[in-house]
Amino acid sequence: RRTPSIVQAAQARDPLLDFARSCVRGFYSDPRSLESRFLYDAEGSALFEEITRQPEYYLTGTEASILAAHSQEIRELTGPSRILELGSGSALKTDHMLKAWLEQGGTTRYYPVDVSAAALSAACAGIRSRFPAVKVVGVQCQYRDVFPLLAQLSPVLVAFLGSSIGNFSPEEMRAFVRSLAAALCPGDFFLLGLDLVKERALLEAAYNDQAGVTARFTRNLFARMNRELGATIDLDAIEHAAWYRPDQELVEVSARFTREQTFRLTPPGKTITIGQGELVRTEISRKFRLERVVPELEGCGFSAERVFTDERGWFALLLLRR
Ligand code: AVJ
Repeated sequence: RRTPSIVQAAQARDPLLDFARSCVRGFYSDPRSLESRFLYDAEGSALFEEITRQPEYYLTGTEASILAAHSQEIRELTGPSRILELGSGSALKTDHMLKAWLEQGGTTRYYPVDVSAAALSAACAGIRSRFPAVKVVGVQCQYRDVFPLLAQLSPVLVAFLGSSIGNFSPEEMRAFVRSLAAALCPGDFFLLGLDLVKERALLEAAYNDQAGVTARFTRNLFARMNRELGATIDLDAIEHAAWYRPDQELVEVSARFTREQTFRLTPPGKTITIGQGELVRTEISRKFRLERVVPELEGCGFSAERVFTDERGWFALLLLRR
């Protein structure tokens, strides 16, 4: 009997209706604000991979350099645990970890978790071809649906890289970290990537790349509504807008409607009008300060074992222990 290579942790009620309802809620909220998890359909996941290759988007390369320098030490500290990666995308950064795990012996089990089936099968296929000795099982679900499975995977290291936790509001982040701590067994690990507060120009360049890939990524959310919800949004009348808010220490990403548009989402059968010049927020990307975030994480059920950063101090990788 073969273990299936991709399993679904929780059957989403109705994924289409989930998307449709979330869009309606988001368009009617004040300020208008859509849930960023819907950015990652097959197209959006591919576009995000392209973002990570843009010269201005320093996050991925910087985090990879930290992983390259410290994966051996991380493996020494965690022992031969299983690795479960939340929001794995194409999982290229994980290569450094898998290399360290294999070098220090034993079979390595790797569980990438992603909402996008396409991104997940690409990640699984890539890992299998680069690391034939690693046992890979992809889990297709939202992050929270994997929590009930974690106790069975102990000893486990949960990796949440790329500063994806920055998409959460402070309250959402605390709730997420607390439930993760509650789901893990004592002695399990959480490896968390965090983008740090830095000069505004660097941050704004990273979210406004010259090649316009981030703009395509933002517009894809509306293209997805056209594809899946029968909307008729004119994508040429939507501009990507991203700026840093130093007061809240986050990058806010929005779509600006350059003319008034009325469109219908079916399901759920609702008509929406967005006025000329109006903004619809698609993401926040919070930036962190170690002196604040480490105590906060420690207040949510973890102890910080190690903090790794790059020489420019742009990005941090935290090894936390439950
Ligand atoms: C995948 C959430 C980490 O916030 O930097 C990149 C998403 N959006 N460019 C980020 C993103 C626009 C990214 N995360």
